[in-house]
Amino acid sequence: MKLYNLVVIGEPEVGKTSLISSFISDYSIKCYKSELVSGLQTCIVKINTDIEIKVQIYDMTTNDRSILLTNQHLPSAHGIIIVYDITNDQTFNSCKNITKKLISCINSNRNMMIVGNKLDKNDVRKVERASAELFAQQNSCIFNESSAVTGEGVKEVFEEIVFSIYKDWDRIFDRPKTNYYFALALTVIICAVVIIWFV
Ligand SMILES: Nc1nc2c(ncn2[C@@H]2O[C@H](COP(=O)(O)OP(=O)(O)OP(=O)(O)O)[C@@H](O)[C@H]2O)c(=O)[nH]1
Ligand SMILES: [Mg+2]
Repeated sequence: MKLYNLVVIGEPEVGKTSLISSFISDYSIKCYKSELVSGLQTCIVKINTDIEIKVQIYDMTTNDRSILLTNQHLPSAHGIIIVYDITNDQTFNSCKNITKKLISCINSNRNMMIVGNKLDKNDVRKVERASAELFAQQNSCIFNESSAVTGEGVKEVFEEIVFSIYKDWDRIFDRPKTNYYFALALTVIICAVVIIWFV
């Protein structure tokens, strides 16, 4: 079974822990908390109804000032979810800074998603969906809005990033295997040409 590492990152109080808890309690087939690393949860997620994927989710509190501090979970992350609070535009500014810093300091092949949380407080929204969506699009990130309170959009957040990693896995993470098959095919063709030449 494949293991995907996800990091959920964002300003304090935007709802990262609530988002992860909401997803895990409603959706995953099986889940277990790490007793060794705090903030780390592992669960089994099903995509396409029949493919089971083990997902390790690391809940990382940060702000744009501390993002550059080396974190052991970021280099091994296959997907990064950057969360802001739709009722707090300062958290969206921080989300933009975090996204830019991540793009510049880690491998850009990583799947990234921007999530506007607290959608249930739409009546006091400060960050327009369209502007956040545009920023995400300009930075090649997936975009979603969610509410950890009502559960709206939560399943989609995790499903979409897991599916995106799944689609990209061979291209990004199994490249050596692809090269191996290419070398094998080339060797077979060369052998065939040599045999035909001598026969
Ligand atoms: N209305 C509303 N409140 C939410 C939502 N998600 C989280 N909250 C509330 O926001 C507060 C912070 O939620 P947390 O999940 O602890 O936020 P966090 O990002 O993990 O915060 P830190 O661990 O401090 O970084 C709590 O009071 C939650 O109940 C949401 O979708 N809607
Ligand atoms: Mg938290």
